[in-house]
Amino acid sequence: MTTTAQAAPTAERASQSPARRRVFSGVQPSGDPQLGNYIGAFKGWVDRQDEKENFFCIVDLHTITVDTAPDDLRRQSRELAAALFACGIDPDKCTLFVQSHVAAHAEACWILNCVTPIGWLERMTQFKDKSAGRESVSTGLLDYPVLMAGDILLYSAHEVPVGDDQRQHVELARDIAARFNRIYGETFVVPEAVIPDVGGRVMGLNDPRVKMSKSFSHVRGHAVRLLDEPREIERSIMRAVTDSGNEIAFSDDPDRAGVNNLLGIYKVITGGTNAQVERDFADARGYGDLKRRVAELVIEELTPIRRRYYELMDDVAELDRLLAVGADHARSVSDPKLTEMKEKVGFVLPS
Ligand code: AQP
Repeated sequence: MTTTAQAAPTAERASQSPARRRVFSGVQPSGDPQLGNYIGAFKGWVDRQDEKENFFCIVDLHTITVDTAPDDLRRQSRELAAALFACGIDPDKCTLFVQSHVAAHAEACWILNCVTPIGWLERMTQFKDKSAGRESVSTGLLDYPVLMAGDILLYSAHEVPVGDDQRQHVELARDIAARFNRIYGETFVVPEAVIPDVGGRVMGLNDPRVKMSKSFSHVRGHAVRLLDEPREIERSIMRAVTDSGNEIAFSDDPDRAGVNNLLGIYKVITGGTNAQVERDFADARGYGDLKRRVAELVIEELTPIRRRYYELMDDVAELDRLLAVGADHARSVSDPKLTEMKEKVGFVLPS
């Protein structure tokens, strides 16, 4: 298994070809990873890991912006690392690390806070959604996108592969980079969001008007979780909300969002075109057939991931070692960038 291979030493990996485009992306250890995370993010990370220089981060500093029990956070961080390696993230090709292991992220956030107008943050839809109906909201939740900007800019990432829900945050990271460059001189690469054409927004199976989310994965029928047993996956997909029609075709019609969602999942996993996908269902007898075939495909895709996950969780010491190697390499890239930021803003650097 690739994950048990020795990761290349830090210095050797740091000297890899500078011509390769840098990629940075993150995921919160905020619950059970779900099919939307896999389709919108992890699958693309794995599929393209040979082409780019990749930094993937388990963003635990982001997770504490909303109430999170300490024991849950600790457990979920390791589980997420195991899930990512199980999906195929190869530690010889990618740097996978935990955000709180690299102090530069919190420091960069503070400096970037001081060039970010507060109005930019108040406009963020994720902030509005996550703060809606709460009596008290942490400053961290408002500041979430600045921390994310720091994550990306510290690694001079050209590309940020994310699901559609993170598009606005990457736009903000671009604005912050451009503003810092304007005030203090050229410092940051201005990154671009890379969002899949299909699968960038996998919708809830119980309500195709809302995004599938880890936070709702405990709600029955909302999500397929990456580690669900086949019977559970089948049950969730067979119960997916569709419409009263019977045509199995891609559509922009909001009333047909449920069918569109299932076809999108099928399309990303098979890698087919819209026409190929629709042809595959030409002989289907109604939505029952569609759901059954999508469920079979998802089960086939996730079963080896679930098996690898449990093997990895059997050796937590090895998992922690891989994360320590990842953090060492991450520091070797982010620390010099942080020093450059400090110099630019006028801090006296320690001798
Ligand atoms: N439903 C989705 N469809 C496509 N992509 C998705 N992503 C999340 N949900 C979907 C993408 O997964 C990556 C990691 O997400 P995250 O953990 O950083 O936070 P998130 O976007 O807020 O994901 P969740 O599952 O909805 O988490 P909670 O419930 O904790 O907020 C990102 O690239 C994201 O776009």
